[in-house]
Amino acid sequence: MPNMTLRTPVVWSDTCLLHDPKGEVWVGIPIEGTEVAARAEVIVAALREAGASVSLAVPHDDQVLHEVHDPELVEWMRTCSDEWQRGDYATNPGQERVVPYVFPTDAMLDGMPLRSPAAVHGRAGQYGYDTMTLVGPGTWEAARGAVDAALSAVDLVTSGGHDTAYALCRPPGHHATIRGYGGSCYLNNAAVAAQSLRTKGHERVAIIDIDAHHGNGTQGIFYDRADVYYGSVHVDPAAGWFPHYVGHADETGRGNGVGANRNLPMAEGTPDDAWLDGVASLVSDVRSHGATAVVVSLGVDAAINDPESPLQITDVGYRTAGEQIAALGLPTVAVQEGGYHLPSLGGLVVATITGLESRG
Ligand code: SP5
Ligand code: ZN
Repeated sequence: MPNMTLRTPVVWSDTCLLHDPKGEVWVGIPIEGTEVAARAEVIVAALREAGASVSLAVPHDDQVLHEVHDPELVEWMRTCSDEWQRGDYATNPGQERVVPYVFPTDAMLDGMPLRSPAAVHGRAGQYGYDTMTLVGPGTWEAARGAVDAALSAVDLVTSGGHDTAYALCRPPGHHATIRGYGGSCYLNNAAVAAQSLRTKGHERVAIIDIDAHHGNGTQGIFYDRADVYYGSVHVDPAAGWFPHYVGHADETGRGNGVGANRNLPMAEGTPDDAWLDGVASLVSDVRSHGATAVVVSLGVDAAINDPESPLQITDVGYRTAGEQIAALGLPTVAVQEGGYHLPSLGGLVVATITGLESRG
C-alpha cells in the first residue's frame, strides 16, 4: 500500500540493543536464543519504512516501576550482572551470564522461611524463575530503557495529543512478575504502562494481551485489583506451552480482582477466525469493565511462521485485531512483547498498528 504513512508515534530506547543474553539454557542445554537485538532493529526499520516518526524514550524515575515490582527485584536486576562478573564465574566454570540453578519453590522449602542466599549463584533462583532468561552486561540498561519507552508512550497519549502510541520495548515484559523474572522478560513494561495510566487519572485501565504466550507476570501483578483488567488470548498452557503453570481459563481474579481477569487459551494450530473471536470477547470485556484507557501487550509470536508458538495468525489477523481494539475509541498504548520470526516481524507490527489507527 503506497502513500500509507503511520501516524502513531513510535518510542524506543536504543539501549535495548545492549541486552545480549547469548542464548538460553533450555532443559539443561545451551541453545541459541530467539530474543535477539536484531528483533528491535527489524521492527524499527519497518516502522520507519512505513513512515512512522520514531523518537527516543524520555528517562523517568522509578516510582511507577516500584508500584508494580518489589523494589528488591529491581535492585537485583540493576546489580546482579556486576556481582556475577566480580565472582569470576566467567572463568570458572565459564559462564558469563547470570543463570540460576536452585529454586526456592514450595517443593524445596516445605514451609521453611525463605532466606536470601549469600552466594550470587544461589540468590539467582530467588528472582529468576527459569533457566532461559539470562542476565548479562547491558541487560539492566536495556530493560530499564524499555520501561522508559513504555512510560514515554503513556505520556504521548495522556498529554502529547495522540490517541495511540507504540513503545518498541526490548526485552519484552509480560512474563516478569511482582518479584521474579523469566520467559525472556525482566521488567514488566505493559504493567508499568497500565499503572502509569492509573496515576495519570484513568481510574480503570484494561490490558489486552495478544502475545502467543500467557502474560503470567501481568496477570499476577493485577490479580487482586479491580481497577486494572487483564485479558489474554494465548496458546493453551495445558497443551504443553510456556508458562505451563499459569494462564488457564478458570483464573478469573481474586479478592477485589474477581472478574477482572480473563484467559482465553487457544488450541495449537488456531487460525485467525477463532483467535479474532477471542480478541473480540476481550474487547467486549473492556467495554463492560468501564476502562478509559487500553494497553496492548503486542506480541506478534502468534504468527504463522513464528518459531516459539503453534498459533497460525496472519498479518491480516493482526491488522483485524488492531481494528477491533481501535473500535473501543480509547487512548491506547501498544507495548512490544514477543515475536521471533525476523523476516516477518516488522510487517506484523506495522499491520497491527495500521489496524489500531483505523478509528478514522
Ligand atoms: C515474551 C515471550 O514471548 N516469551 C516467550 C518465552 C517462551 N519461551 C519458551 C521457550 C521454550 C523453549 N524454546 C526452545 C525451542 C526449541 N525448539
Ligand atoms: Zn510470547
